Formats: sequence, structure tokens, C-alpha cells
Amino acid sequence: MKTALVLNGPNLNLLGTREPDIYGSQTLADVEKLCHAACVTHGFTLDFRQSNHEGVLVDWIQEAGRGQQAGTVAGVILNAGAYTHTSVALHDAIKGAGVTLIELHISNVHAREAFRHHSCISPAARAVMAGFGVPGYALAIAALASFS
Ligand code: CA2
Repeated sequence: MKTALVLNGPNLNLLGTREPDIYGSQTLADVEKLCHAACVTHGFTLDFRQSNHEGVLVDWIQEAGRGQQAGTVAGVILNAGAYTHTSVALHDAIKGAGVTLIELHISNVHAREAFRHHSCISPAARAVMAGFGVPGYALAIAALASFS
């Protein structure tokens, strides 16, 4: 059974504690449960992680690339948080790893501040999802299954 790696970036550990109008009231632990259920449905093992550190996310994307080459990883779902809008390092890591990656945002970033409209991730991603709320994670896992 292949692994779906779900990576969450900075401040997503705070999900459910503030700004419920934008991000909803579910916590990151709730998101993990939802992802686990979706992985059971689609025949994946779930590997769910969060880090506030850009370099850690780079390391995990490289690890995923090696796993995909070895046939153990189906791909990555990445909510890079605010690093989405700034991180050339994440862009380069995705390209360098050659990993199948879905960029995901809980909110519709294009309906928000102008600084959220640019993504460093999108040109390196296989697909981009935004604005589906927390259920978007389950939709992304279904999409990953449809790719493989
Ligand atoms: O909509 C998304 O999923 C974002 O990736 C979330 C990021 C934001 O910087 C992106 O522009 C869009 C923010 C994640 C932090 O989430 C919090 C949730 C509750 C309280 C504080 C932060």
C-alpha cells in the first residue's frame, strides 16, 4: 500500500483556535482524522505532518521524492501556509524531488489580500486546490488516487 504524505506548513498547528470565519473551527487533529478516513477509502497509508520551519518542509519533500522513486509514496499534498507566497526553496525542492504534489489551501487565497495571490508552489505542482475548506484535504487525497 502506497503512502499519501500530507504536509502542513507554518501556523497550521493553530487551526481551529482563531479566524474560524476563514479557516473553520476544526483543528489540525480533526484534519488528520479526515485524511485518515479518506486514505482508508482510497487505499493509502497516511503520513501526516506539520512544521513551522521551511527547511524541515524541504527535507520532507526530498524524502517524498525518494519514496516515490522507490514506489512507496503516491505523492504529497502540501499546504505550505504563508511559505506558499515566498518560498523559492520549496519550489526548487518540489522540482528537484520530481514528486507528484498537490498544492492545497483551505481558504480561497485569490479572494483574499493581493500578497496571497502569488504562489511559488503552483508552477511546480501537479494540481492546485483552494477554497474548499478543510474538506479539501479529502478531495485532494481522492485526486491523488485518480493520478496513480
Ligand atoms: O488557506 C490556507 O490554507 C493558507 O495556506 C493558510 C495560511 C495562509 O498564510 C495562506 O495564505 C493560505 C495560514 C495558515 C495559518 O492558519 C491559522 C489558522 C488559525 C489561526 C492562525 C493561523
